[in-house]
Amino acid sequence: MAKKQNVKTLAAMPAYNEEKYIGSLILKARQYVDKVIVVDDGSTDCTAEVAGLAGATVIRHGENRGKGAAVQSILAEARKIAPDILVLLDADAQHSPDDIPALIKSVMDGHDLAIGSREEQANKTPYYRRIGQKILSFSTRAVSKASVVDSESGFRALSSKALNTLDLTENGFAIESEMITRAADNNLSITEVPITNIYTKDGSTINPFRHGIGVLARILVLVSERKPLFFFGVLGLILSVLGFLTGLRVINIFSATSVIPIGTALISMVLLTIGVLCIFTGIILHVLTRRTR
Ligand SMILES: Nc1nc2c(ncn2[C@@H]2O[C@H](COP(=O)(O)OP(=O)(O)OP(=O)(O)O)[C@@H](O)[C@H]2O)c(=O)[nH]1
Ligand SMILES: [Mg+2]
Repeated sequence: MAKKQNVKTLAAMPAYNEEKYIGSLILKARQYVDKVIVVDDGSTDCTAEVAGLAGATVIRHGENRGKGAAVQSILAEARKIAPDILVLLDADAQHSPDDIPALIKSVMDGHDLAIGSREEQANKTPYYRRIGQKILSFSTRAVSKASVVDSESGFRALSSKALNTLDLTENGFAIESEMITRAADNNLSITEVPITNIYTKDGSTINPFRHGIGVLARILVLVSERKPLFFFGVLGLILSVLGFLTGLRVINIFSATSVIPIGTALISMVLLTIGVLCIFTGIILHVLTRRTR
């Protein structure tokens, strides 16, 4: 890997209404890479114009399609450019371009996916976000078997092997977790590199709670696809136990009053039925996925 002098390095930013910061971010990034591209994800402000003026190659989405869709467009464009290293960073000034060399070095040292981790400066992250990030990182570790601490960080460097291997489908923010999961699936070398953690008052474009729930839901879908026995098994077990406990209550009420509480009895039967169905679904999907693997 000693081909340092002709390394082709590419930095790329997914951007949605980031006219305020994108210009300076591009100028700073250009100090460390050969080329900068920006995917403008249907911004309604002057993000694309400013990015072009700052020297980036701009690809525009006709409408807003989501961060994941913007990252997928970046990967597609990057495959055409075929850099040795691709650096992804957000365009809302939460990532410092001065951390780019450290991420590039990590890929030069042989890793395929170097994730910029904010863990060392986690105290700068608003606490409610930290909780969300912790939950999402835990879920990503559970589904991917990759021991990443900060799975939601969008500041990453990819080797050309990773760039040409990763086939991603998420259009939303779950793309961060999906990328780690797919990288682990393909036995790519994943590592984390400490980065500067920047939280500006106006950095966030969507409600963090909605953001977190949306990503968690997508990760659960990933779990259900990859570990159906675990996902449906646990869900089925919980529902069956609840159904059983409700059934005990029906028996208690009946033995005390000789009257069957119809409503509670119905709930018990529904819970038990769905519970057992879930468990069977998990077993069947497990067998099927085993066969296809
Ligand atoms: N929110 C949002 N960001 C998008 C979209 N498409 C591209 N992006 C870009 O994706 C990057 C990350 O988006 P953010 O909203 O900052 O998400 P985040 O950093 O995970 O969450 P915050 O902590 O709220 O900033 C930014 O550069 C956005 O401009 C989109 O549809 N919605
Ligand atoms: Mg952000």
